Amino acid sequence: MSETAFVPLQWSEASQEAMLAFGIENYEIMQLRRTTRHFSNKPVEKKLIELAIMAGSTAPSGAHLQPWTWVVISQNDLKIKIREAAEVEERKTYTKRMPEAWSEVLNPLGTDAVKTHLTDAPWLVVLFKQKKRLRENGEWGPTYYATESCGIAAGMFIQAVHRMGLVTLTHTPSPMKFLRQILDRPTHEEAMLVMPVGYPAEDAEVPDLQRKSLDEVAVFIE
Ligand code: IYR
Repeated sequence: MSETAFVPLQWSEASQEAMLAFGIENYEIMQLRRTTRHFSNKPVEKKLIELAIMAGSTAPSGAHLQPWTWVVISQNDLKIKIREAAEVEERKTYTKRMPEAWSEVLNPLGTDAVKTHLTDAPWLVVLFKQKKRLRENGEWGPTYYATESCGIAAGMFIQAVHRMGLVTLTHTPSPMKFLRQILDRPTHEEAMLVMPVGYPAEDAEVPDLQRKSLDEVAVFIE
C-alpha cells in the first residue's frame, strides 16, 4: 500500500468541568442501556440506522482495514427467512448442543429458541467480519484483529442506537453460516452478530440484573 500522508490531529482541550460533566452524563445515559427481546414493529427512519452504522464504523481497526460489512434488512420476506433459519439452529442449540454449564447461566435470563425480535423489529443489522482483504497486487491477504475490530465497532453502534433512543439486541445464532448464504455474502465474510434495531414493545421486559461495580471490574495500579 502507498504511504499515507499525516495531518494535524483535530483536538481541542475541554475544561476539567466539561470533561467531568460529559463523563457523568455519558455514564448515566449508558447505564440505562438494556438488551430487550421485545420489539415494536413501529417504523424507524433509515437515516437513524445509517448514522448508527457510521458511528460504529469510526471504530479503530487492525491496520485500519475496517474489516466489517453491515448488511441492513427491512424486507419482511427476508426477515422471515432469517428468523426461520435462525430458529432451526437455535432449537438444536437449546435442546441438544448446550452443555449444563452454559444453560445454568443462560436459563435465568429467559432466552429461548423463539426469535420474534427477528421479525418484529423494523431493521435487522447483520455485522459481517471480513477475514481476508484483496491486496493491491490482486492476491488475497489476511485482515488483522478482525474480531476485536468488529467487536469494538459493534459496541460503538450499540451505543449510538441507545443514545438515539432506540433498542437493539446482540443475537448470536450459532452456527451462523446460513446468514452468509441467505444474504449472498462472499466466503471471506463471516457473520458475527445479528442486531435487530427498533423501538421497544410497549410491554417490553428485561431481567432484573445488576451490573458489577467498578471495584469488581477494574484494578487500578497507581
Ligand atoms: N445464541 C443463542 C443463545 C444465547 C447465548 C448467550 I451466551 C446469550 O447471552 C444469549 C443467548 C441466542 O441468541 O439465543
